[in-house]
Amino acid sequence: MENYYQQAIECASREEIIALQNEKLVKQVRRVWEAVPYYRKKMQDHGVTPDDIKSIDDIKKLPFLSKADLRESYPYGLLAKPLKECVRIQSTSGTTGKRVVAFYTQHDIDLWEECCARAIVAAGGSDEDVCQVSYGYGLFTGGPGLNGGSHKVGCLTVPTSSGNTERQIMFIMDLQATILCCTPSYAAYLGEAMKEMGLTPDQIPLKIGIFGAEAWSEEMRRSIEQTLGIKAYDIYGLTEISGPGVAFECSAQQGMHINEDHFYAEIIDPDTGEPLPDGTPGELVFTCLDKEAFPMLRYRTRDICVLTREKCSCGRTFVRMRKPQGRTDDMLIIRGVNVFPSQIETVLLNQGYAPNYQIVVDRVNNTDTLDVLVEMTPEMFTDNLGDITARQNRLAGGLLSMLGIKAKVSLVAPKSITRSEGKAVRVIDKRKI
Ligand code: DLL
Repeated sequence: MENYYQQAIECASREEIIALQNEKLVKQVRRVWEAVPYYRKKMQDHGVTPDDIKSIDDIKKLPFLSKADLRESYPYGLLAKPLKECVRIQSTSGTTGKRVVAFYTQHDIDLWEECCARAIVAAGGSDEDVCQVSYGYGLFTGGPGLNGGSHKVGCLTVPTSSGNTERQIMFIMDLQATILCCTPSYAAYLGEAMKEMGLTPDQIPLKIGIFGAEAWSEEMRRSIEQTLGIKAYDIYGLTEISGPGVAFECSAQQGMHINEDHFYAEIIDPDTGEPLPDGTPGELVFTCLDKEAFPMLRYRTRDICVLTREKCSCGRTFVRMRKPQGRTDDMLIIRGVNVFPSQIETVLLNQGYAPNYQIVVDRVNNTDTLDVLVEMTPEMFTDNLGDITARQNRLAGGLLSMLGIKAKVSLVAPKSITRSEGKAVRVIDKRKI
């Protein structure tokens, strides 16, 4: 079995990584210029040609690519390989406009699955493990990506896909699954369902969780770890860049290592497009250094996060990204104040609630309103109005100090908020309806 702790590259010196990136970028830009008229025109309009790109530092000369470009060139306009060399598409469920369709050659699939294999191994997985993949399979990249990674590592792979919670639990228990891959909100739901069945953390065979595809707080991590009796690892990625495994957490859990030999990361000011130094929050931008069919150059992810190149205690040298706080398009502006759903989640979980909540934003008499509906846990459930009011006031106080604006909190009965099997929908913004 091949070893997917690829130490020679994952722990390479900065000089070695830069040398590799220099070489790959120069080749990639020339190839894309030659193969994709859309890109060539974009570069020409920006006054740059492949001759201007001599090293990774020259990346700043390239124009950005955004979701609007993908929409405009849908479906085949950014394809950089003949169709007959492409073997797969994956697609995202974008909320507006056309779906994004990403293409893969066999080389691209291998590279992607290798990145997922690195993530599983970094989380402590090996060929001794039984790995249940409860991300959705199909057009979504979660299931296929982790499925491929799990095969490469040599785990016994259980491709349950998402949904059918009873069957999920049956397989976890009967097959003694040790790794669970799914969204954090689905992991929380599975944990809740197992608890209701009377299963205690020491009876649950799982050891490792590999959770991503949506923003989740540290408090949520601790809550899932406690109910399932596991160590939970974060994994990040997006369809446009390949899927899960663009970045992954190691045992140090101090941010996610970006697979820098394949994906070059930058942070920019989302308003001006200016590159920002390490340590400063901004929009994450990726360049695919060696993908063949759908190689994004300077793709704006809209994810807000921070990069660090400080030494990691695990020994890996790949740059790390902090947990994305949210997306520029997730950020709510309420009475002029920027609010990320993850900040609200932090307050709720710190006060002992489960991650079952909904955020409703509206505009009444020209003023934005923020309503937070939170489920009481079965333990705290009561019909004593005094108790409920006291709890609501405490939560509203916590939200005011976190966000700087007032929110109306309503505690609701256990099980009254719909559970999610994939990416949770937490926000209803009625101002946009
Ligand atoms: O969600 C790929 C994926 C699957 C990642 C499974 C991890 C695990 P998309 O559907 O294209 O791809 O959505 C990509 O999801 O731009 C982020 O906003 C968000 N996202 C992904 N991982 C994380 C994470 C997959 N760990 C979009 N933390 C990205 C926060 C995440 N947000």
